[in-house]
Amino acid sequence: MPRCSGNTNSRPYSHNLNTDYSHDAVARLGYAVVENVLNADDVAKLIDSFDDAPAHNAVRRKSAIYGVRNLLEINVAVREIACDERIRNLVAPMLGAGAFATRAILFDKVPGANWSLGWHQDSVISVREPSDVAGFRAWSQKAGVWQVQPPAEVLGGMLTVRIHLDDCGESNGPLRVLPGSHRFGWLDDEIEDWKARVQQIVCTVSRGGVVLMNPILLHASSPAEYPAHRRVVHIEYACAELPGGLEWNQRVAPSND
Ligand SMILES: O=C(O)CCC(=O)C(=O)O
Repeated sequence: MPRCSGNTNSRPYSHNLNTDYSHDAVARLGYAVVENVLNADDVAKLIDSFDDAPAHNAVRRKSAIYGVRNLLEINVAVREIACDERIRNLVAPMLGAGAFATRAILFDKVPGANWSLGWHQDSVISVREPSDVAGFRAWSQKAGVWQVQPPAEVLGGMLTVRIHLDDCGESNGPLRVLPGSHRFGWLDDEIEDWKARVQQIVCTVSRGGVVLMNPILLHASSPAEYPAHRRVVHIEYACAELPGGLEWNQRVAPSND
């Protein structure tokens, strides 16, 4: 489960987006917005790949699909885009050329599934098999895949790439982030202080654009005011081995795909 706090923030929003995806900028701020990464054909191909989403337990439906887990396992187009040079060129400054994709999820907001999430850090990774390794806790299985909360340094050493398949303006539930909050490990009681002190950034981004995010950056997501589609392919990349014989559930990269 994400580590969550309430949805309010006493500081006003800012649209002063960081667009610098260099190592220094993303290491300092924990995110970057990069427009025009994929073209219309790439986006259409990804959207088509979801139209025939299988009746699989990785698909969560309300009135329409709003979340599909385990995309690296079930969706060839997502596997391909995870290896695409344009995406890997965004990952390389942070994680190096040896980075691999470990998990991918589709998020959508539509009428009837217009969800929100309070301030939280992403807190789990997917691994092949459970094992009693110090610092790894809260084991669970989701859609047949083992999930575990690792030490904060493991997720803090990863990078999430969020590929936008629809224009995401202020009114359709954009991601909001608290820059710099990823540098302090797991945050619980401190979340209120971060909300009070730091101006939240609204990550508006156009179709084909990408948000890079450190998984333990504090982030939140509001319901869309006018829900239409807000499809985001969320891909998590890592570059390090896990301790104690634990193995990443997936490691998708051009050389081993
Ligand atoms: O897609 C969003 O707006 C938020 C998703 C999220 O918070 C998460 O991946 O933990």
